[in-house]
Amino acid sequence: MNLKWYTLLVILSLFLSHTRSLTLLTEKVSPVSQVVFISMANNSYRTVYAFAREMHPKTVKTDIQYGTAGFRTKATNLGYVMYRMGLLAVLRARYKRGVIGVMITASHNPEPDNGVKLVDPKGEMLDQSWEKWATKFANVGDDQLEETINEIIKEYDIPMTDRVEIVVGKDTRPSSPSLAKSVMDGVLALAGKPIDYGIVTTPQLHYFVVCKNTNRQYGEPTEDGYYKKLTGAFKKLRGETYTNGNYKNRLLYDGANGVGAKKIKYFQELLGNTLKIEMFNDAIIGSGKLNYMCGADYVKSQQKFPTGVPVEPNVRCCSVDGDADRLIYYYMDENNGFHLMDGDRMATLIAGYLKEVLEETGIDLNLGLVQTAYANGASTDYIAKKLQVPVACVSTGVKHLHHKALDYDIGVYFEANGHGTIIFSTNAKEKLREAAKNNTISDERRLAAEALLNLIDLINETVGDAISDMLLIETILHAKGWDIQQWEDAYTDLPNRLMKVTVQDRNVITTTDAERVCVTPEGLQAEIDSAAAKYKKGRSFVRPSGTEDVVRVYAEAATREEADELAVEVAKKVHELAGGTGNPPELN
Ligand code: 16G
Ligand code: MG
Repeated sequence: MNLKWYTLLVILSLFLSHTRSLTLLTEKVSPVSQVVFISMANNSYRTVYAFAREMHPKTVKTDIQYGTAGFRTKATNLGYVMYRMGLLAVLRARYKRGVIGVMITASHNPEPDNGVKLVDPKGEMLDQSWEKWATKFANVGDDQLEETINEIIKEYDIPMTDRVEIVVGKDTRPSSPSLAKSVMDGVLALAGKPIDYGIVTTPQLHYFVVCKNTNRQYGEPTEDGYYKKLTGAFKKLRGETYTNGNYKNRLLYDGANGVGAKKIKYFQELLGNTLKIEMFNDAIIGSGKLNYMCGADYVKSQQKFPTGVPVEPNVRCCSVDGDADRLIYYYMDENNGFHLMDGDRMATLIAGYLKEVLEETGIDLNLGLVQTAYANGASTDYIAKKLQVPVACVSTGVKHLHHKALDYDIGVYFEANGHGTIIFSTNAKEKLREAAKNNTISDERRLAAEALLNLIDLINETVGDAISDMLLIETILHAKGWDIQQWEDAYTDLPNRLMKVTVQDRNVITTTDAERVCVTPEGLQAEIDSAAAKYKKGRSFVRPSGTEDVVRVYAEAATREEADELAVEVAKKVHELAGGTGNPPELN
């Protein structure tokens, strides 16, 4: 190349890089090419690929899958995955023309783990049709990254010129800050605008996304806005009397040494004496490990009182998980007997209460409850027969429950593990607003409509929110004048047992009918059926876990011994027919 051409080329590239750095400062991004280039710092072009290779190289050869709640694994293996999720978030935001959220958390997993999930504009989990793209983005080689970006742009005809916002939140894990930085590098690489919310609960992040996408109609997209909205509604509902009948306004709260421990302090400040929350496992450095022998998952799966919370007979206690999207209540009786109030109990309490208040309003709205196969059979019976509220069963994972709940005017959904919320349709909200303003109806009807409107403000409709759910449960118990034992009296849980079986490839297990029927390996379902038939009220199902490399077995029956026996029998059949590894499972 002669000197004249060379000089011309240099001048041209300097000019382009200058205009590029200017465009990054404006709201619109000019499409230099389909794949945008990065780095304002040194005012030069570098490709997404170069940036990936230099700063966030792919370090793991084995593939990783976008599971039930995003990617989750050892934090040390996640840097490049985070960078790529930053890229994908920008593409999704441009495609949806809205704000997308990225949450960095591994929820109830041990501290060395971490994870990431994307939040869609309406606050829902990333649409399932994009999960395969997330998986592809995470697994392609560094040198295939640009090609993959171009592929998705082409497939969805994504406009690459919008300046989109990506809101990023993280939990309290030591690995979270650097992983958040990787996400933001990915966002910047495609000229998106990262908004760092720092340490927040998962449900707070969902709330921010919805506030931004509804132009603040849902609320102020700030932590302050969130606390004020929820506590304001709570105080209105509680009124001037803080106790009522057997209800006492004192609650022991286990923060799992996570983000829920940090955030409850802001609530307590605003709640004052309306609710006296005594905090334990409160994430003070050195006081206890995240999720270790505490938190909602520990209490539910071990059916044990958590460490760090004082045992006081018959006193209401609750635990949240590491990112505060799950809640479990419990108490210890005077004989040291442990009583668990899980997601099914919360669902029944809430559905029953909503039904009563809805009847008082005289408004015709359809109320429904969504559960998974893990819901205790006794709870399903109680809801369908006693409360006469329709119940639907869907596959495990919040996205499935949330989706189904949208079918109702008032859709309550809860997983037994304590994750759940309520969704109100636009129709329901409009009718309630009309009724609350209507002077021609009785005071009773109008007040009931007002109470439901306040309840809507108390609830985080975007996703299950442990703290918001806790305020809701407290509101209902207060309204009924109940202590925790009266809540428990509704029905008696069938004894149940969960087991894990390790197999060579858990995907050999496929299921249908909301995971209640096993399709492959052939013959396994027949074995489950004949085992369950031997026990009174016997029910069992198996499914591959979406978060761990195991097959899960659930069994329930009329007695503890029978539930245990059934679980072991089914687990052994899984081991035998689905390529079990190690020794056949035994009850531990
Ligand atoms: C995730 C899901 C939870 C589900 C659990 C099942 C979300 C936000 N979380 O934690 O809903 O119950 O996975 O885990 O969807 P498993 O597939 O390992 O049993
Ligand atoms: Mg969680």
